[in-house]
Amino acid sequence: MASITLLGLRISVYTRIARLALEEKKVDYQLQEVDIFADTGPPEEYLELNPFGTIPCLLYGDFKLYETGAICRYVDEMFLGVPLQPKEPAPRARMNQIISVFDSYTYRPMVWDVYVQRIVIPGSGGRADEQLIAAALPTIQTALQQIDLWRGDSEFLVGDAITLADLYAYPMLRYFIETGEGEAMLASFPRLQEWLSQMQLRPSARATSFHSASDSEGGF
Ligand SMILES: N[C@@H](CCC(=O)N[C@@H](CS)C(=O)NCC(=O)O)C(=O)O
Repeated sequence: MASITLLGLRISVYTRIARLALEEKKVDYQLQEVDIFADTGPPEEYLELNPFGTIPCLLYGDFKLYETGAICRYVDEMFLGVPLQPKEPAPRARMNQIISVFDSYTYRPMVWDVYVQRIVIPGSGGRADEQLIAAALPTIQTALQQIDLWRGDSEFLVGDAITLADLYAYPMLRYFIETGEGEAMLASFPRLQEWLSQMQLRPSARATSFHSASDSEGGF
């Protein structure tokens, strides 16, 4: 059997989503780091695989695939193991809706406008853009309200089995909760906070930590 390589970065949200899918399916793969954020931009060889320059990209034999949603669904459908997508149309649609909400409305606000501004930029001596942070929060609040409402009392975001919706939500919320704004907002969604704590205990979450393997992601 050909081996699977995922090109991406350990610190990248979308790389982590794809890794979580591979881990949950118990598929062997190797992560090959590609520094798309280098000053010189993504490496030329990488742009030949994905001309948009985003990560991740999956290689399996001759098959090359970028776009995280496509990668996750391919991994789920191609390999044995626990299914990551509901079979019934309504929960499947809800899962896809949640993924779309994260892609369209929360990735940039949570990760770039709040986490990067609040943690990464000050960490390298810069000053956070407070207006950007403040402007990002209402959209995030709306998204979390919706997801909390749709979820009800289910164990996972859609029903009582893990789905791709959980795998999309976890890395974004993991970064967001490292900020004071994220911690405060999550405190008003106790069920989501509990879900985040449970997700954090999964072997897939531990195996894909944003930080080095020995670093914990605890503390909330
Ligand atoms: N639509 C892409 C988005 C992936 C994405 O935005 N990845 C980030 C890293 S977490 C990235 O590559 N950013 C660089 C860029 O947007 O140029 C997907 O689903 O894979």
